[in-house]
Order: sequence, then C-alpha cells, then structure tokens
Amino acid sequence: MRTEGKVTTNQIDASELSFDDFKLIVINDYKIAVESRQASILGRREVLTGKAKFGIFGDGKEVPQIAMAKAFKKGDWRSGYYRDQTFAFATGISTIKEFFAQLYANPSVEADPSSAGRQMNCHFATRSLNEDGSWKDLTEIKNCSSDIAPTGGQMARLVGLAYASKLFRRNPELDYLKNFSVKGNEVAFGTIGNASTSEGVFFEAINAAGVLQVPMAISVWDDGYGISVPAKFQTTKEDISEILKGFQREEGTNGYEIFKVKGWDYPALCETYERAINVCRDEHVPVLIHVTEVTQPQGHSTSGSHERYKEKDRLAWEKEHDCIIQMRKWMIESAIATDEQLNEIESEAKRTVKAVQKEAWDEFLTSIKQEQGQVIKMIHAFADGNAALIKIANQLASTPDALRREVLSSARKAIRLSVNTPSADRDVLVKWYLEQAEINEEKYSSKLFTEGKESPFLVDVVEAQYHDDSKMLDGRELLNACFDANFARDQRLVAFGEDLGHIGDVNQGFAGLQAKYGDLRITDTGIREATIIGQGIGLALRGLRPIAEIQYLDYLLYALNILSDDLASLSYRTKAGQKAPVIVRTRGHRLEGVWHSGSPMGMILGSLRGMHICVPRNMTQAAGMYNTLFRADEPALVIECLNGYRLKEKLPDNVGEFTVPLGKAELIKEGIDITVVTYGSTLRIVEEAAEELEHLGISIEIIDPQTLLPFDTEQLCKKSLQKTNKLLVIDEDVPGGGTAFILQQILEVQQGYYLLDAQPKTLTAKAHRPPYGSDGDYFSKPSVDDVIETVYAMMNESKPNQFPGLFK
Ligand SMILES: Cc1ncc(C[n+]2csc(CCOP(=O)(O)OP(=O)(O)O)c2C)c(N)n1
Ligand SMILES: [Mg+2]
Repeated sequence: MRTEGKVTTNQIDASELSFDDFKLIVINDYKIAVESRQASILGRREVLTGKAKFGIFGDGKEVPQIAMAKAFKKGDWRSGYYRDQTFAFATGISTIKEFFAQLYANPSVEADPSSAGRQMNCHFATRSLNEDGSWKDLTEIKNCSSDIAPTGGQMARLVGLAYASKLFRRNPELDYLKNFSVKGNEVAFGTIGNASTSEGVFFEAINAAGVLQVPMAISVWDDGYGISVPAKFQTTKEDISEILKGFQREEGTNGYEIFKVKGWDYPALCETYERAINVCRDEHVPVLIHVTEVTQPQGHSTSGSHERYKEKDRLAWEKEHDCIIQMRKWMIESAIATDEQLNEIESEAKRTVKAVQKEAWDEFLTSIKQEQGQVIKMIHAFADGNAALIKIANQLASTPDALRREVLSSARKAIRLSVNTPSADRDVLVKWYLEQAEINEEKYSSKLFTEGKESPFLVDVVEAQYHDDSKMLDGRELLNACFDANFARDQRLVAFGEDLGHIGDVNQGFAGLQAKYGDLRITDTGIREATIIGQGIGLALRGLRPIAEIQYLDYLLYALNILSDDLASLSYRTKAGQKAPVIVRTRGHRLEGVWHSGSPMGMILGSLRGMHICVPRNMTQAAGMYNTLFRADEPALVIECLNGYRLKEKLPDNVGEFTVPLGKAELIKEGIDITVVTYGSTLRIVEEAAEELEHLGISIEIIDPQTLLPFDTEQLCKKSLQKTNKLLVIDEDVPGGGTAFILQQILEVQQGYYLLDAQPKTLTAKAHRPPYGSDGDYFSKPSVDDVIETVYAMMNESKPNQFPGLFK
C-alpha cells in the first residue's frame, strides 16, 4: 500500500498522445482530485474531533488546480493562498502526509517542510535554502513562495516574482546566475479568491504588472463568496474579469490577456491554462484567468457551516457543479473510464488518504509520547506520597494524545509544588525541563532571521579610511559614491522606487547612476508602496539583491502590511526555508509638517521583528550600513536623515567597502553626569546641546545605538550608566514610542536599572504630528532648548544647590 510518495499530474500534448495515453493522464488527474478531496474531508473531521485546531481546505478547486499544475514548470513560482492544496499535490510541491503534518502543527521541518508547524494548514512553501542558508538550484524546483493568511497579501510579492523573470531575460549580465533562472522563462503564478480581489493591494498589483509587462499569471478562484458575503457586496458588476476588461491588451498597447473559464470544465480548463501560460511565458505578458462557477462543498473553513448563509438553491447548484462530479460525468461520457473504474479509484483514495493521515498523526505524537512517559516517571520518582504530585503524574498518564504543552505544564507545576522539598530526583526533572526549554525554543521560536553563512554578523568589519586631504562633500554625494561602488561590484543589485531612476531619487542619492548602470538596474516605479516592497520580496526570493525605496518614512505605512506580514515574518514562518534579503531604503525624521517629518519608530519596532532596523545619524554611517547589508542576506530597513543630505561629510577612501556592523553602538561624546542615548536626526541636536551644557557645568555622555534592531549588543549603554548613573533617552517618536523600547532594552535587558540613582527620563516629540513650518517643528519635536532644559532639570533634581531651578 502506498503511504507516501507523490502522484503528480502530466502535461497533455495532444499531438503526441494516443487515446490510451490520454486516458491514463486523465485518470491519474482524477485520482489526484479525489485524493485531495478525501484529504479535505478527513482534515475537516480531524478538526471537528479536536485533533487539530483549525482547518481550511481546497475542496471544490481540485480540477482547475490540476489544470494550473499542468502548465507549471520547474523554475516557476507560485504566490497564492490557502485554497491550493490540489495544486500543491499535483505539482509535487507538497504531499498529503505533509498536509496532515501541518494540520497537526508538527514542529519538524522534515514532517512539515512548508512551515515546521508554524503556519495553519494549507499554507505552503518550498525550501529554497540549504541548512546553512545558501541557495539551492531554484531552476530545478517547482517553487512555492510561502503563503500568508492576510487575503490579497500574496499579490505584492507576486509582482516581484514575475519581475525577476524580466530582469533575467533582459539583463545579460545576470546570465551567470544559473541557479535562479533560465533566460527569464519562468512564470509567476498567483492565486486569489474572488472576494479578496476587493483588496487595494490586488488592484495595485494588477496595475503594476500591466505597466511592467511581466510573466505573471493570476488565477481567481470565484465561488461567489468571501466567507458569508456574496459577490454583490464584493465586486462591481459581481464579475472581476468583466470590470478588468480595460486592462485587456490591444493592438499597440500594453496590458493583459484575460481568460474566463468554468471551474468544473476539465478539458476547457486544461486548454485555457495551456494557452494562457504560453502567452505569458513566451511574450512576458501578464494574464488573468478568471475561474468561475467554483464551489466550496465543505464551506469556508472549520469555523462554521455554509448552510447558514447560502440559499437552498445555491447549495443544490453547488452539489451539481462540484468539479469532481462534473469531471467524472465527462470521463464516463467520453469513454475515458467506466463508473466501476471510478468507484474503485474513489474507494482506493479513501483508504490511501486515511492511512497517510494516520501515519502523520502517529509521527506527530511519537516524540511527545516519549516526553510524556519521561515526565510521568520523573514526577513519580520524587513524589514520595505527595498527593498533589501524584495527581499531576496520574492526570498526565491518563491524558491520551497529550500535547507538548500538557507535558511541559505538568513538569513545571510539579517543579513549583516541590520547591520546598529538594531531592536528587527532583533535580533530574529540573534538569530535564531546562534542557527542554532550549529544545522548545529552537522548535517554536528560532530563525527569526536566516542566520546562515551570509549573516550580517559574519561580514568583515572594515574601518573607514581617510587621507590627509580627504574631500568634504554633501552627504548625498557620499551615498551616491557608495551605491556606485556597490553597483559596480555586484551585478545582482537593483534599486527602484518613485523618482529613483531618471532623477536619481528626490535627494539625489542615485543621481547619474541610471545613466551608468541602465534602467533595468536603477528604475522608476509608480506610486505604489505596497508593491514596491512586494517587488523587492519577489526579486530577493529569486536571488537578486533589491534596494526597494520608499520615498519618505511617512509613506512606509502604505507598505507596512506587506513588510510586516510577508517580509519580516518570512524566515520565521518557513523556519529559514526561504529568505528575501530586501534592503528597504527610506528617509525620515524631521523636515516639514504633518506628512514629511514622521518618525514612527514604535510602529516599526512593533511590527518589523525579523528585519534589521538601521537609524544612521549621517550619510557616512548609512553608507557603512549599506556596505554591510549588501554583503549579507537578511532584510533591513535603513532610515536616512531627511535633513542630512546637504550637510558636509568627509568622503572615505573605501566608501564602497567600509562597514558599520549591526548592533554596534557608538560613544559619540564622553561625559560624566548623564548618559544620553539618541539616534538619527536628534543626535546632532544633542551634540549641539552638549556644548551649551558644558558651559553650564554639565557633562553628558552621548551614545548612538546606530541600529535599533539589534540594539547595542555590546551593552555600551550599561557601561556608560556605571559611570553616570543617570539616563535620558531622546528621539522624535511619540511619547512611549521608540524611547519605551530603548528603555526596555537598557533597563531590563542590560539590567541598567540597578545602576540608576535617579528616575530614567525620555524626551520625545509631542503626541501629535508636527505642524508645518519651523515653528511647528520647534514646538513639537525635541529642540536644543528642550534637550538642555531636560538635562538641566535632571541635574537640578539631584544637586539643587549646584543647579538651581531655571524657572523658579
Ligand atoms: C486582510 C484579511 N482580511 C480578512 C481576513 C479574514 N478572511 C479569511 S478568508 C476570507 C474570505 C476570502 O474570500 P475569497 O477571497 O473569496 O476566498 P475563498 O475563501 O472564497 O476561496 C476572509 C474575509 C483575512 N484573512 N485577511
Ligand atoms: Mg470566494
């Protein structure tokens, strides 16, 4: 009996096939479809009987997905959503056993290669990376970028996956990247539900791909609903391909080829996908395949039943138009198979899937059962008649199919209850628990970053070098020289964003570089922040090195969902199976007014764990950080100081090579009275304040953490507090934003709390956004006056005689 292994679909090439061969292919497809349906049925049952938490399945989409799988070749990419299990099985991207392992949340990469139990079921991903973080040969893999649950979120990255093919095809300098592309022939397949086409990012992506003319093939599975909400509330004219008709390519225009096909019509689906993907692959024209009349036999998910909101007529229609029923009918009518043959395939599918499911469940439980047995034994060993302890052990023993949390929780409770009766046997449990804590940290919390051999922490530290008459130039020119050197060094680097290409960005960091490196490498984009980031993610997933520019930090919000849901979580949610080393470049902090002076660091720190957050105080430090990041393979956000481009800085001789390591704080000025921690644009203000403070007899020590994630890994702040015993943290975020994070790092992580002899303070911007004009800035962001007075007030508090109150 087969318990594992893959049954994948085959292409139908009518010109070469005999009818018998054709029959075999169709029968095999039918088998894939019914096995997948059985997986859905059994999967739902597993949730409803409590063995899994939640289930969402691809029933009703089997036949169209087999047709899509036929057109999908090695090297191609998918960016889709949770309905695509049949596609995953039919391509070999996943197996039914892996599907069940993920449903049970088996935390092993071997059992669930998509996510190591970290994602809900039907969130697929192939493993692009070896253990050491290096790339596999992606041209030999049917690639699946890691699914995310936020509907529509897959669209942004889809643009980038398709755009990579364009770069590989058009830029001969990339020919050496043999493991990533064969002349840009790869198609990026997207899938989305009909209702999710209501999302803004869907329309943004559709337009972007139309402009870019990239091989993107987007399938819409249209079942007429988004959970309970029918099409009339979702889509104008209730028909997505109808309203997208304006995107249809015409003689002499760019645009799309749009196809519409019924989701239960196997021959029409196979023919449509073949035609659509040929155009897409050969001509690099985006295609939309609107798959209509799709059903959802088990309803949306395990969270409810669709009988609640679907009319009787609709339910009856869905029964009849179930794609498997229709395919079956067509096969019998076309003499491809008999009723008996199909009955046999169906019975066999039930047996096979059941066996595979059981195997996945047993494997999931094996290691837990072992831990369960150990804990019971260890507790009994020191229970010594203690009723409470014996109860814990017995309860655990009588829990069939205990989860790991029940095992661990019992161990921890037993340790707590026995704290006053130490014994060697108790020590055994304590030791076991501490070891398990580490093992479970690896299982459930590891790989927020890839941490491979190209980690930024392994990049050589190279000091900036200067000579006697090193040139002083504008900060923007220094950055420009850094980008120039790196673009000459690494053909994989590309940069794109609004106004970045022709004019070289709004502050001239890329001035002249498009002329030098061509518009495939330095490129203007539309105003579309979410898909600028998605473009970066897709390129980076395919081995390129994108610099995705967001024009101002204030507009990062338009891309925050993609950054947070997709980019920042990628390594974690695949347990380092995929990486996307996107460098997001932006500029922020103070300039002018409500929309051009943002410094929402708390928002960034709260939403972008999984990215490095760099806050250089000037363009030299920014260049050093870029030099590190370009040589590493983890994603980062670099926030340049908006008001720093025209300040003069000394040009390092090795502007394209010197590196600023991440997490390395810098002592900017020594002092003895108060430690002031600040970064970015406020640093210059604090330096200015320090001079006047010296005249007032106060000596501050200034520390620039340089990166907020990671934060001061060598604990310079703590060392400074050992001397000053006083702490002031200054930034331009709202009160309790970035400064609260910094306090947590210094007081809690670095244990700076023990070194303080006065209340730690923060000085921030006001809670509102700054009003326009210099006065607006002065009254809402920390000024030199504010810094001096805040520092002075701290001194007044500790030494009132020496520093009498300024205002009373
Ligand atoms: C951004 C976002 N909003 C809401 C949800 C909750 N949600 C999950 S699935 C779904 C309906 C999606 O319908 P559709 O796109 O038609 O796909 P279908 O499930 O019908 O295949 C909703 C609202 C979500 N996951 N993400
Ligand atoms: Mg739907």
